[in-house]
Amino acid sequence: MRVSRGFTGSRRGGEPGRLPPGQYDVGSNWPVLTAELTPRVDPDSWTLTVNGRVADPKVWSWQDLRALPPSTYSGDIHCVTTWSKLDTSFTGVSVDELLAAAGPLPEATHMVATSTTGYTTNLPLADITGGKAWIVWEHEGRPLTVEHGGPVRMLVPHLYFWKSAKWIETITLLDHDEPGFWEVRGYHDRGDPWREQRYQGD
Ligand SMILES: Nc1nc2c(c(=O)[nH]1)N[C@H]1C(S)=C(S)[C@@H](COP(=O)(O)O)O[C@H]1N2
Ligand SMILES: [Mo]
Repeated sequence: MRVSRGFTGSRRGGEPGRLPPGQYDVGSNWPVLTAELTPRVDPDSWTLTVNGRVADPKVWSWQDLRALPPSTYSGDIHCVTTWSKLDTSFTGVSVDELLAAAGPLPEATHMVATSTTGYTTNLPLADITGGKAWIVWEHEGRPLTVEHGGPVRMLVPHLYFWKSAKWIETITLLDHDEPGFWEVRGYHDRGDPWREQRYQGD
């Protein structure tokens, strides 16, 4: 059943089942969460590397990346600090596209994303393949601002947003799991918001 739009209350937040447990709708706001100092990243010297357990390690320049087939995600994002942003959109390139070029080796099971700042986060390959993860440079049709990870960040919207590394620089494929910045500080290894996997043991 559709709930009619009234003068009060949030239509989107009011949709039953739309928000994962324990989350609230920030509406048009977009909070900034940065653990380190916000870096300055020059797109002309920035590169994206896919290395580790791949047949053919690859490096893309900003221009190279923009020449790949673009892909847009339209949907929601969920931060472990309990805010969710609904019906937002990001444009970039699917991680599938990058992995197809680098050729994951059979033993590759996980990855670590590393930012220019040294921030890291780990993901199983199953969570970044099959149209579930992107490298993005646009939010709602505008260039990603530096505080939100511009020029280029990772986007893994089906998991808590700490998995979406800002200022991403390297994707390293591994034959084992290797906890990242927040994961070694007690946050859940996978971080599925629908299962409320906030902390280790959840
Ligand atoms: N490099 C880097 N990436 C990061 C973070 C960070 O502190 N540094 N914070 C993570 C967390 S906890 C969240 S919720 C989102 C926040 O992205 P935003 O600031 O664009 O909302 O980025 C994630 N990626
Ligand atoms: Mo977060």
